[in-house]
Amino acid sequence: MKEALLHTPQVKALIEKIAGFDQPGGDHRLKQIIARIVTDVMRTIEDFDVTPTEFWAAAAYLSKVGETHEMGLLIPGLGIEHFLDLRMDQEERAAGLTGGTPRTIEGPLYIEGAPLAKGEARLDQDPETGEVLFMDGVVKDAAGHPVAGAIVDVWHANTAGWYSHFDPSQSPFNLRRRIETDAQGRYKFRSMLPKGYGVPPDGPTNQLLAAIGRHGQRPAHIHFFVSAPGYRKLTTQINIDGDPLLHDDFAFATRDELIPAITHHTDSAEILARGLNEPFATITFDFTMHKEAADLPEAVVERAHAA
Ligand code: MBD
Ligand code: FE
Repeated sequence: MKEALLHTPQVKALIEKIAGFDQPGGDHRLKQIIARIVTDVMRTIEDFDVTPTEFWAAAAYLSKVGETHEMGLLIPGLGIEHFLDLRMDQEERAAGLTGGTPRTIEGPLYIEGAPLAKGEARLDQDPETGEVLFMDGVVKDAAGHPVAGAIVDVWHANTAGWYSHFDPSQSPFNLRRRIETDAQGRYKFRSMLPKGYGVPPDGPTNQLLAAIGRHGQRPAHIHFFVSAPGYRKLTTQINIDGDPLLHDDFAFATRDELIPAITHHTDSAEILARGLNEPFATITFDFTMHKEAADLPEAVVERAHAA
């Protein structure tokens, strides 16, 4: 067993300098964080006897994650985005906030500025073959009262598992809408049932996941931001029940409260009444929001988005 270099006075002094502790300027908390990260990297190198060749492969890997814009995939894949959710949940519990629709990760595929509709919308613009979905529900407060004028910002993948904007074959804002709830707090939309998403098979996220024996697939899901003046912004998703990967999500976003019942309608009279000629699905899901109040942890996560 080699001597633990990390604990020598020489390396301790080195880390102090690396993190800028011997300099008067700069941010103290950032210095502490940098010292921790550098120490943890060094500890990993030491504990696992990481060779310089291996280390440079890791550095090239991270450059590749940046070049391919996959940071937003690697972070949920490593469970860090879910961990940030668990931390926000914990802070809210400590502040006495319980109940309500659980949050779950935003993911990397939101686009700002989707068309705004009042009460109801049709999300699918591009022709697709698959199962039509009608989804509806009420945005409520914690007492169960409807929240009129809330914005339900919804986005999801198409029937092949791809998201508009990131998939150039789709028209802009396909399967993305903002829906303002009506006077009874209701929203509803028509769309197509999405398929689960898979990370690019040849990208660096999948490269790492495969190397540790994992996959990069998500079960079918629909994303939501729900916001209203005076209420805490909710970032969440629902899962499409019955997906075989429901509890095997590479991004760890599934929560039991976010798996609403789905009804598949095959009755020909019902199909006809909807103006369709194929079976369709319905989901009803209510969102329960918390009122904003002083002393509550920040609910809004600032994050760069494509516009
Ligand atoms: C997605 O659709 C998603 O929601 C997440 C978290 C990661 C990759 C693709
Ligand atoms: Fe998604």
